Amino acid sequence: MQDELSPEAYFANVRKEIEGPYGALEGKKALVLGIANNQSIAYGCALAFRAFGAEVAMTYLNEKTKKYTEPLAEALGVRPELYLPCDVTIEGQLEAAFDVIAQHWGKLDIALHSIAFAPRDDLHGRVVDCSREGFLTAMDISCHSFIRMARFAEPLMTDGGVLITMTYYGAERVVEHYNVMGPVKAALEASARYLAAELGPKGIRVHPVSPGPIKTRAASGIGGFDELMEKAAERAPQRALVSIEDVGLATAFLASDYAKLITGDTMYIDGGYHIVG
Ligand code: 0WD
Repeated sequence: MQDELSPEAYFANVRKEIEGPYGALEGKKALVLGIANNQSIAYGCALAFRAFGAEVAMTYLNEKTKKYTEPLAEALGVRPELYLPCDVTIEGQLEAAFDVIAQHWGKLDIALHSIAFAPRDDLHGRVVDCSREGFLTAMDISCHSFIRMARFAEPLMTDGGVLITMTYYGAERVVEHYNVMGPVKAALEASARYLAAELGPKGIRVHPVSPGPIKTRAASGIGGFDELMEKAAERAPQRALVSIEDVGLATAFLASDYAKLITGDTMYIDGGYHIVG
C-alpha cells in the first residue's frame, strides 16, 4: 500500500478498481469452449462466471451434440446468436466463432479453453508406441487450438483480458495411464507461459488451471481413473476430491481483477495433491 494512502483512500481506491465480491466479473464478456454436458469442467466455470456477473457465449462440438448442450446454454443465459458450433479440427470454425463475438460484442474479456482429445489407441498405449497421426491429433486439439484461441482473442481483448486453459498434473509428473496426454499437457503449459510473456504487455493474462481428477466423460477415457481418484482422495493434504464447482470458483477468481497481477503460472486446484503426489 503506497505510504500516502490513508486506509479510507485505499478502500475507496480498491472498491473503484474491483467491483463488489459478487460483481467481480460484472460486465465482462466470456467465451467458453468445452461444455459437453453438465459434468464438464467448462460448465462449472461458466456457472461461476455467470454467478459473478459475466455474460457467457458458448460453443458446441457439432450438430449431434448441439441438442444436448442447448439446455445448458439456456440455463447460462447464452443468447442464441452466441451459441456457436466449434470443432477445432474443422478449418475456420474457431475463427468463425470469434467473428461472431466481434460482431455482437465487439470485445472479449475472458476466453476459456477446456477441451482435449487423443485417439483411443494412442491414449491407451505407451508413449513410446504413440503414432505420429495420434500425437499430431492430440496436440492439435488439446494444445494448438489454445494458441489459435489466443491469436483470435488478442484483437478483441481491447481492455486487456484473460485466457484460461485446463491442464493436468500428468504434465509435470508421470501419472500411470495418462500416457500421451502427459507430453501434450506439458506443451500446453509451456505454450501458456510463452503466450503470457507475449500478451502481458497488452494486459492479457494467461492461466493453465490444473484440477485434480474429476469423473467426466473425457476422464472416462483414461485407464484406471477410479483408482486415480481413490489415490487422490487418500493422499491429497485436504483429503478431498475436487468438483467442477470448485474449479469454477477458482477459475472465476483468476478471471477477475483480484488476480490482476498473476499470469503464466499453472494453478493447481487439487486439494494440494501435487505437493505430495
Ligand atoms: O479429471 C478430469 N476430468 C480433468 C480434466 C483433470 C484435469 C484436467 N482436465 C482437462 C481435460 O484434459 C480437458 O482439457 O479439462 C478439460 C475438460 O475436460 P473434461 O471437462 O474433463 O471433459 P469433457 O466434459 O469431456 O470435455 C472435454 C470436451 C469434449 O467433450 P467430450 O466428452 O465430447 O469428449 O472437449 C471437447 C468436447 O466437447 N472437444 C472438442 N471441442 C472442440 N473441438 C474437440 C474438438 N475437436 N474434441 C473434444
